[in-house]
Amino acid sequence: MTMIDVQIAIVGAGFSGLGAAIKLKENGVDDFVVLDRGTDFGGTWRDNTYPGAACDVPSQLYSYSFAHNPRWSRSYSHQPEIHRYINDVADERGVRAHTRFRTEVELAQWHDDEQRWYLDVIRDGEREQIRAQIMVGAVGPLCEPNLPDIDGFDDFDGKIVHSARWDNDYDFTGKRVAVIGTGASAIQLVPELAKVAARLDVYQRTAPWIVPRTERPYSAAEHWAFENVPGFQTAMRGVVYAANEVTAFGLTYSPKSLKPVEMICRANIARSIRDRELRRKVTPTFQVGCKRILRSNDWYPAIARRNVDLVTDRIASVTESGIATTDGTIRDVDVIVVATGFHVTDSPVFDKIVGTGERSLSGVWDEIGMQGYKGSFVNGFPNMMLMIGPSTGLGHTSMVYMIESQLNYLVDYVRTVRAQGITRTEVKFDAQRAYNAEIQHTLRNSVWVNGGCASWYKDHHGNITTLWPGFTFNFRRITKRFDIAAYDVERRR
Ligand code: N01
Repeated sequence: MTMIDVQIAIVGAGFSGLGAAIKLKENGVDDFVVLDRGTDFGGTWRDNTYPGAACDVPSQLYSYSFAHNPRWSRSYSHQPEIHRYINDVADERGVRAHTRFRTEVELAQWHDDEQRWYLDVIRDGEREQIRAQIMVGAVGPLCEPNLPDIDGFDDFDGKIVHSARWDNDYDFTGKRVAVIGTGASAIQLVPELAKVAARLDVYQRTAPWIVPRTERPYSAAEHWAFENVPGFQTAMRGVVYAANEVTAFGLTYSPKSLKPVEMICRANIARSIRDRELRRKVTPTFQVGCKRILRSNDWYPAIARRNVDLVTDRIASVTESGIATTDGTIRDVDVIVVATGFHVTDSPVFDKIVGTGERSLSGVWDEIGMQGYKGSFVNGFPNMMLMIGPSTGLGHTSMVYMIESQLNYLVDYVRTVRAQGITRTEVKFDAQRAYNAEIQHTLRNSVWVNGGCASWYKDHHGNITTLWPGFTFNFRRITKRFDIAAYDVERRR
C-alpha cells in the first residue's frame, strides 16, 4: 500500500478546502495535499446540479475577497457559474497540482504515540494511506444527502433522485413526478420541473417563508466598471455585506422587526396565488426567520399551475407505483425527487474521524452535542482543524466570509506551530465549554430558538449548534490570531 507523508492533509476541495490550500501556499507552506472524492473543485457547487440551482447570496459577496470575478453575469449567480469560478481560481492559484481527486477518505485516525493523523483512503479503487501532522476537515456541512425515513423506498419501481445527486441524463419531459420537500433546493427545482413534467406532486410538510428574489443581469456599464474602476467590486461587496449584517442581526433578535418581512412574504403569496385554499396551504405557521428565509419569484406561480398539486397530507409510505399519504390516497409517479436536505448534525463523516482514546467525533458529539472552539477545533481531536465547524453557519449572508475568517485562524495556527516547534495542539475542554455556553446564552433570545419551528439548525440535544449567533465581523475578530492560551500544546524536545 502506498504511504504518503505530508505536513497537512486537507480533506475537501470546495470553497473552504481550496481557500485553505491557497492561503497556505501564499504563506510559504507547500507541504500539503488536498483530497476529494469528486473529479474537480467545487464541493456543494459541483454536486448540486439540479435545474435552477443558484445561490441566494449576491455574487459579489459569494466569492473570495482575494479573487474578484469581473465576469459574474448576474447579481445572484447560478450553479454552473460558481462551479466554473471555483475551478478557475484553483487553476490560477496552482492548487490542482496539490490535489488528489477520486479519493475517498474511509477513516481518519489520530495516533497519539506518533502525533500524526493516519488517513485510510481509496483512490481510483486502490488503497492508500496518508500520514499528516495536521488534518484540515473541509468537507462542508451540506455534503451528505439525507434520505427521509419513509417506508418503501426500496419497493418503488420508478426512479429516485436526490436533489444533490442529480441525474442530468434523465429526461423529465412528460413524466409524472413527485418532489418531497419544500426547502431551498425544492423551491429552485420545482419551477423548472413544472415546465416539462406531465404532472408534478409536491409533498410539503412545512410551508417556508419566501421573499421575492431581486436577481438581475449585470449591465454592460457594470461589467466595464468591474474591469476598469479600481475598488468598484470591493465597494459593492462592502455595501451588500453591511446591508446583510444590519438587517439580519436586527431581525434575528427582535420579533417586532420581523413583522415587515412577514408582510413582504404574505404579499408575495397574495400576488401569486388566487385560490384561497392554496394560499392557506402555503402560508407558514411559524415565525419568519426561524428557518432559512427563501428567495423566489417563480415558486408560487409554479405551485399554482394546473399540472402541479401541492400535497399537504403526510406521507405514509412509498409504494411500488408511487406515494401513499395518510388519507389513503396513492399517487402513481414515474420518478421521485427527494429534496430533503442533508445530514448536518448527524453526518456519517463524523463516524470516520477518530481522535484520542479511539473516540469518534460522532461518539463525542452524541454525548456533549455538536461543540467546537471557534468553529475550528474540538477537544479530543488534536491537530485537527474543521472548516465550517460547529456554530459557524449563517442564515443571511455569505459563508465565504466565515470561511475567510477561519483561513486567518488556520494560517496563524500553522505559523505558530512552525515557529514554536509545536507537535501537538488540543483545545482545552474548559475553553471549548465556556465558548459554547456563551453562544447558547446569546442564542436564547433568537428567533431560531423561539420561532416555533423544527429545523436542521438544531442538534439532537435541541441546541442550535450550526449557526453563528451574532455579527460576522465579530467572528472575524476572534479568529484573527491563533490564541494559544486556549490550547494544551506539546513542543519538540
Ligand atoms: O434542504 P432543507 P434543502 N417528509 O433541509 C422536507 C442550502 N441551500 O436541500 O421543513 C416530508 O432545507 C423538509 O420539511 P420540514 C441552504 O443552506 C442553499 O432544501 O423539515 N418532507 C424540508 O421542506 C439550505 O438551508 C441554496 O418539515 C420532508 C425539505 O425536506 C440547505 O442547503 C440552495 C421529510 C428539506 O429542506 C438545505 O436545503 C439550496 C419527510 N420525511 C440549498 N424530511 C442557496 O441558494 C424532510 N422533509 C445558497
